[in-house]
Order: sequence, then C-alpha cells, then structure tokens
Amino acid sequence: MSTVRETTYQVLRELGMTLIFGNPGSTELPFLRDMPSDFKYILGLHERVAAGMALGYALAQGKAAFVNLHSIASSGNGLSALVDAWYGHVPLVVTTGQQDRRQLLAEPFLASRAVETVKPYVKWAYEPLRAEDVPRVLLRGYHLAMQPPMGPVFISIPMDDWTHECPPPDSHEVRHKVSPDPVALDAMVQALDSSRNPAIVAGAQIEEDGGWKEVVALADHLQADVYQQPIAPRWTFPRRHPLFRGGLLPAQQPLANQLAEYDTVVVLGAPIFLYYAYVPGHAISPGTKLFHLTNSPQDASAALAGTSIVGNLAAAARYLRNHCQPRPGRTPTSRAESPKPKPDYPITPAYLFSVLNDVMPRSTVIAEECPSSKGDLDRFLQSDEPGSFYSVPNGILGFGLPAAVGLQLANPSRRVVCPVGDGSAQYSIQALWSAVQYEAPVIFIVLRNGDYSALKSFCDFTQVGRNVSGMDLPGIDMVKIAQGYGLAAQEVDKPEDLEPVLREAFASPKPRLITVNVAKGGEKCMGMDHSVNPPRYR
Ligand SMILES: Cc1ncc(C[n+]2csc(CCOP(=O)(O)OP(=O)(O)O)c2C)c(N)n1
Repeated sequence: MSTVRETTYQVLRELGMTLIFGNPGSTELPFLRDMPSDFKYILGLHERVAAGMALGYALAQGKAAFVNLHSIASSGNGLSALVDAWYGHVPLVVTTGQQDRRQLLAEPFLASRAVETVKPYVKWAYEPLRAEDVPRVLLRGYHLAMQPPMGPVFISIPMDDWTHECPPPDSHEVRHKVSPDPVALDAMVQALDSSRNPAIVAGAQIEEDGGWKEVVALADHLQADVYQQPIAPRWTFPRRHPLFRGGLLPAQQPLANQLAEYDTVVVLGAPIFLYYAYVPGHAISPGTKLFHLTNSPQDASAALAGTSIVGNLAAAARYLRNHCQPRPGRTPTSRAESPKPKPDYPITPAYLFSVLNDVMPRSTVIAEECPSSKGDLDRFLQSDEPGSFYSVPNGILGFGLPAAVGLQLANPSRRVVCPVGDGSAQYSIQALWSAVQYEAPVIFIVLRNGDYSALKSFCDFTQVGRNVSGMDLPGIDMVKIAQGYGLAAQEVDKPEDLEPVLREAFASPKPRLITVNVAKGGEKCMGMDHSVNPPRYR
C-alpha cells in the first residue's frame, strides 16, 4: 500500500501540478522530503512572493498552480496573494502544514488556525478529518479551484499524515463549463437587434473563459464601441482595434456619464461596476438598457442594475454573434491619439511608456503596479494580443514583482516587463532573488518618484490636504538592493539614456532591473479630476 505522501505526489502529477511554489518549515518537511525528480520546487523568500509567483503562473496557464506554505506562520504572510487570487479569479491549490494531530489539543508551538484565518478569501478552507483523505481533498480542492469563477482553495495538513497508508483515489473528472440560459440570451438578442447604438464593456473574465476572439468577433458584428472595465486587472480587447474607446472611470456618476450616449450596454465578464471613489449617481443612465454576462454568481448578485446572466463568456459571445443581426459598418469614433510626450527632465512617466512602447516586442507581457502612472501606461502602451496585461486585482500592493516572475516562468517565449512604483516594489522585493535563481528574464522597470504619489493625489482629490505623515520615500537605492539579490541593475536619469538602456535589456536573455528617476505624478486620481465632484473627507 502507498503512503499518503506517495499518493499525493501521484495526484499532483496527474493534475499537472508538478511545480511547488513555497517557503518551507518544519511542519511541511515530511511532505517535501525526497521530492520526486519530475517535480520542481520554486522558493520564494517571503510567502507573498511564493504565492504571488504561483498566481502569475496560474494566470498565464489558465490552470491551477500548487502552493505549499508553512502553518499559520506563512499563511499570514501569503494572505494578500490569496486575496488577489480571490478577486482575480485565479485558481490556486494552497496547502499549509499543521502540527502533529496527536498533540494538537495541547496547543503546541506552531499550532495553526490558518483555516479560520483565510476563510473569507478562499473557495474552500479545510483540514482533513483523516490522514488518508489528504489526496482526495487535494483532488476536490483542485476541481473547486478550477470551477468558474476560479479561485484559491486552502488545505491545512497535519505533519503526521504523510506517513499513513492510503489507497489511490478513483479517477474522477469534472467538466467545468456552465452555459448561459438561452432564453435569457434571446431577450438580449432582441434588445441588441432593436438598439441604435450599443456598447460593450470588456472585463477580465473574457480571458478567464478563453473568449478573446469571440468578443472581438461580436464587437465587429455589432459594430459596437468597446470600453475596458474600470481599474482593469487584465486587458481583454485589442488596444488598437478601431472600436476600442479606452477604459471606464471607477465612480458611479462619471461612469454612467461615459456610457450615457448608448441605448444598450452589454457588460461582458466584469462586475457592475468596480468603483473606487464614492461619487453617487445612477449605475447606468435611466435611458440605457444594461445587460450583464458573468461567470460569477457573486458579481451577478452584487450588480446595482440591469439584467445579469451567469455563464461562460466565450459561449455567450458566440451565441450573441450567431443570433444578433449584423449591424452595418461605420466609421467609429476611435480613441483620440495622445500627442507624443517630450523627452523632458525629469523623465515623465508618459515619455517612459511611449519609449517602452516603441522598443518592446509586440508579444510582450506586462505585469503592472505603478499606481500614479497607470493612466500614462494605459495611454501609451499598445497591446493587441491575449494574455498581455495583468494588474493588481483589489488594490493590495505587492502583486507586480512576483506575478511577473510567475508569468515569465509560464511564458518562456514571451518577454515579461514589470513597470512598478518605487513604493510598490518594496512589498514583495524578494521576488528579484527568485527571478535570478530560476532564470526568469523579467525586465523590472522601477518608476522612482521618491514618494507615494498616488496617495498624495488622493489627498488633493478628496481635499484631505497634504498634511499627512508617511508619504515620502527618501533613501532607497534600488540598484544596490537588486544587486544584493544578484540581479543586474542600472539607473536612468536622463531622457536620452532611456531608449538605449531599454534596448540593451531586451537584447539580453537575463533578468534586469532599470530604475528610472521620474517626475512626481498623480495630478489625477484613477483618471479622475475635480470635475467629477469627488467626495470630501475634511
Ligand atoms: C499593501 C498595501 N499597502 C498600502 C497601500 C496604500 N497605497 C496605495 S497606492 C500607494 C503608493 C504606492 O507608491 P508607489 O508604488 O511609489 O507608486 P506612486 O504612487 O508613487 O505612483 C500606497 C502606499 C496599498 N494599496 N497596499
């Protein structure tokens, strides 16, 4: 008879999870010993990084990645990556060690209440009742993680379980796709057929459900303007497509105003809507019909208006295209081109991104975390391929660096670039070490403005005022920090040095960090200024 440990490795192998992202401790050692040679361990020096790299890997693969944390000690450190996975619909199977069952009642050193701690942010948090259930629990966890809306599951495993005997679980498959209700879709078809000017809002779930091509075909068929969802965690529509109109603002009234000219709006795979600043108003103008297709019952239940239909986005887009009347071609009001930024000193984020856009290959994958420069990045980076852009799902900094490493490990034929704020980089800085050790040739571009510009702009936007402590970041030498982790790094100060340094980085097959001294930014707050009538917190 096999042991729980042997059977578990076999289950992981069959599920295709042979990379173990983790940070080990005593309670995991009985599992990790003598790891089979077809498995590889990817060490993160901090658990935010271990789980965050798994997050990037799973995002790129569209398949669950496996994480092994250490009791509550490291589940706490890794929690923000689990929250990212929860909001970003990223399938992760996360395990953590528990003390020996035989002494748990006496509350020994490293006893873990991790299951209770992570519960609100995982689809399932569980500690098996019997040692021999462990492989079956992993199998069940995997299927739950993969069921749309995908997300993390969390399993706590007592350290004495691994040596028990256990038969292999019977094989079992789950087909995860849920088709949307055709009767509900037919009502949408009717509305779209009688619409004069429909618009589509493209959300992250389009990529989760593999629906990129279907949504482009649907937009072409309907000749509908397309907007990206507010604060997009993924770009899910080609940026240079003539129907693309840019992003939506993350506040009620300004967003409703942006869509007011349309008589029918179809939101594909995003919440209705994701807001940041509280600017009350209609969720959608009273004269506009709102339809919502989502793979998330949670998003459907939370929507503020319209008709929500739950199901697979690719199937829904295909159905609509097959059943709606084609609309005649027209000259769309395409997105206004921003004028080319000048090589000012200090370098502006706009200039940085316009040069990066000129230099980077079209297949580049972006892992973005540069809060006050998001708008400039959005204006100047162009990308027309699926799987090209990923950003912070719920505002927790620390996403970018490890996600970039995971994305790069899963995408050896594409280059990953990580534009990151000098503040944001510090929340998961140890990812630089993993990039070097696992030869992930990410190009990290640090926007060094020496402060928390996004927070300062929020102070101005909401009239909190500037008399707030803890907003400046003097004395951080990113070159030395990177070099300390073994990463080649250089600083760029003058605009004329930017292009050659970027070209050199893309020509090299190795990871690199470029820290660019940029002008302090943040005149706008997530694209909004005072004209939107922001809330006052003073
Ligand atoms: C883990 C975490 N801590 C704090 C914050 C609050 N926060 C939001 S934006 C921001 C500033 C980030 O600074 P930086 O990366 O330098 O970007 P900049 O604002 O200068 O563009 C901070 C601290 C957060 N969102 N997440």
